[in-house]
Amino acid sequence: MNGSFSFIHAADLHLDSPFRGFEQVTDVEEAVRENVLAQLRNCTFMALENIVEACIQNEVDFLVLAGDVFDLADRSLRAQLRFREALGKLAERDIPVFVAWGNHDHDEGLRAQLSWPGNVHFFPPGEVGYWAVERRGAEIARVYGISYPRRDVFENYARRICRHPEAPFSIGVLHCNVGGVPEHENYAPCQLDDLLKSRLDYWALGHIHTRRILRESHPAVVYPGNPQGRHPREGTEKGCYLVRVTGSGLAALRFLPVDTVRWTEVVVSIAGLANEDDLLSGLNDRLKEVQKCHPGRSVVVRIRLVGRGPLHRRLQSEAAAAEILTELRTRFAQPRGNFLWPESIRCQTGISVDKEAVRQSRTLLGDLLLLSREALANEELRSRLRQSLSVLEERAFKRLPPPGEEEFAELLAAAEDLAVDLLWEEEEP
Ligand SMILES: [Mn+2]
Repeated sequence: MNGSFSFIHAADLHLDSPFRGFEQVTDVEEAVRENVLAQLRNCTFMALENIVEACIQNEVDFLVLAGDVFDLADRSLRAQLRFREALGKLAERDIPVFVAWGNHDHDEGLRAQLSWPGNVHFFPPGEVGYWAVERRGAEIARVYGISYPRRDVFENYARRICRHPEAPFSIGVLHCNVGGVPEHENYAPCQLDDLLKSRLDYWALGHIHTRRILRESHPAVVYPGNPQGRHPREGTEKGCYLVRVTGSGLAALRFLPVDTVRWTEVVVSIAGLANEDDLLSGLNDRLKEVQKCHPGRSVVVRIRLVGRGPLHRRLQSEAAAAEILTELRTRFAQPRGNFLWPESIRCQTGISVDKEAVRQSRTLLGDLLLLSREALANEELRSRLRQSLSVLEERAFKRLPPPGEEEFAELLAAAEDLAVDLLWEEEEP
């Protein structure tokens, strides 16, 4: 269409993110371990390559990267070379790339002196820079942006970016926290309102790793999230946005997943399971389901066992849980190709006991459970318990606020479970 164009918006590549804890794995064949490790070490680079591939396949006019390209401000040489190599493929096709640095790859970091292909443009640290994107001599878009001169940027950078009156479709590339999202550092803080006042058409944001579209248009305000998850809290599919701009200036967004390794947690209850055979076959089925949910990708799985049942006692031994993990790794992880890697097993199980029946029994444990129940309703008893907690707060948890009502009830329930686990055997007639 006449005057229409497209670009890809990605952010937070975190190239060369380390994946700690996998080096110590000794319970599988060397080749299996190497396959898992190699794919993990490579996955942030694979996401970059997939983004570049998507640029070529979709014949976009340019690519914008909104900060945290590198995981470390002191970037590894390997990361810089692979980044340059990937962008070189876009240079061959005359696809410009516009890069803003964020808090992870701010300008104070150490780096190799490399020469970059002519299509790669870095926004200046601490000041607004802009480039015109031209097609056949006519400007089709103007791309504004600003890089982090240091890690801790607390200035509202969004207010500094403003469209020139004569500019065509205008894009702002910025690493920032809109609206003070608490899970991320409040760098370059701003409000949605600041972004609306800029008169831009599209805000290509970075910093928040969960993708979210804060506004669909006029201007579109978009966080693509990081294109490759790096731990279970970054577990959903990850990617970048393909943005199509028509002659009338409206942007249509399409999400492109580019991740190669996914993270997930599987929760299995041991209630009703009689033995290890039952547990293994239950876990086996669940992990097969996980594989089906992520076709063509590798998956790292954290397993959490919950519920009360006869298996609880044996699972208390670290060796028993480790053996189950090893068995699952042997079944699922492969020496080549996509893998499913059972990363860990956490046991949050309890012995099978009817707590209410025990509470009514005239035993030490029964009395203790009755007291705990009473503490929920009895103001005086509760404040005495809180007082004994405050000793802990002073010593170990100095920085933690005292628990709220809900948290206090949870603590009581957890204490009940612990008491049952510790005292039940002694109480058995
Ligand atoms: Mn980031």
